[in-house]
Amino acid sequence: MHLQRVLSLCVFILLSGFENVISTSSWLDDNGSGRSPDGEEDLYGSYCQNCQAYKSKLYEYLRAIEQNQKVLSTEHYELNHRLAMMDMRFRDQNSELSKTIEGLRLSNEFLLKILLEPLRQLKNMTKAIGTQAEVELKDNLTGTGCKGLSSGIHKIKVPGLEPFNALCNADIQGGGWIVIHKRFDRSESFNRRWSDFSHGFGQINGEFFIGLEQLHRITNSERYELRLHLTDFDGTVDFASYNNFSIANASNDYALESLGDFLGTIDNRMQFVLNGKFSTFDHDTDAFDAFNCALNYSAWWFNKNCLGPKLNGVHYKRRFSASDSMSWDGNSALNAVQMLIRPISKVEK
Ligand SMILES: [Ca+2]
Repeated sequence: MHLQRVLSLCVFILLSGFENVISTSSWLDDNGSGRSPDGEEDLYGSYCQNCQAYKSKLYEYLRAIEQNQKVLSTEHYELNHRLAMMDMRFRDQNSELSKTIEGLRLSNEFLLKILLEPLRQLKNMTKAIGTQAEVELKDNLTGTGCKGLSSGIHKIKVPGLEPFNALCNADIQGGGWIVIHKRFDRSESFNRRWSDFSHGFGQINGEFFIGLEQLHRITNSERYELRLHLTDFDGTVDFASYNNFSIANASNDYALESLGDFLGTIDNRMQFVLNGKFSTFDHDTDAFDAFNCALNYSAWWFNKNCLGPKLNGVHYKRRFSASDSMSWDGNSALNAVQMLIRPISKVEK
């Protein structure tokens, strides 16, 4: 802005000078020589008169320049002052801004602590819940069997036994059942030796028998309920249940030492084999000296006669009457059977 003023002034001076030169040229001839229009006057005298006029004009210009310099100096001072003030205000504002930023930083740290503390507590609670769940899982493995578990294969624990995989059934009468024997698709042979029935066989996700030794251990750990689930070819389902089922040890040929009270939709056929020993075609333990019930009617518990269910008999594909069939009454073939047990003290009321 100052530079613009100076330039304007200079232009003004030049133009003014040029104007005077033009006016002065009134006494110059066409060739530029110092002769007045009448050609006789003293050129020097005329020049000095114009010189005075120039001098006055120059002084006038100088005063104008000085005046403008003063104005410019004043403006320059004021501008510097304003700049200094602005700089001061800028520094003050910068300082305030720094304080504000620092305050925000501290606030953020404080808020983070406030927010992080509940998160830390939540994490500890989650860890504690996880530990509790683990404890509960261990508790589950200390003796509740299939109680509270869904239908399917689970690793369970019963008192006195190592944890083992079991097929649980949660769909029949309150659930909590351990399936110990299952036949439904004829994929497994149940015409087996003593050792097979002792240790168990088949696939837990298919047809299988849990094994007499395991059955003895489970049913002697506490009081167990037995349920026999019988399906006919027309889809009819019958059941027989006993409220105190237990199996003797190997030294007693896994005898059926207890059944308890009967309840069911069919005849109480297991009563005929109570106290009978388990017998297979290669291990005749029945009390029928002249006969091997298992050889003719499949492995089962037997007494002095061969009466009783034949749930390890031949698994016919249609309704059929045969003494060797998989049957409850010893004659009428069944389409599917299941034997299930659960601790009777654990039954939900
Ligand atoms: Ca015999």
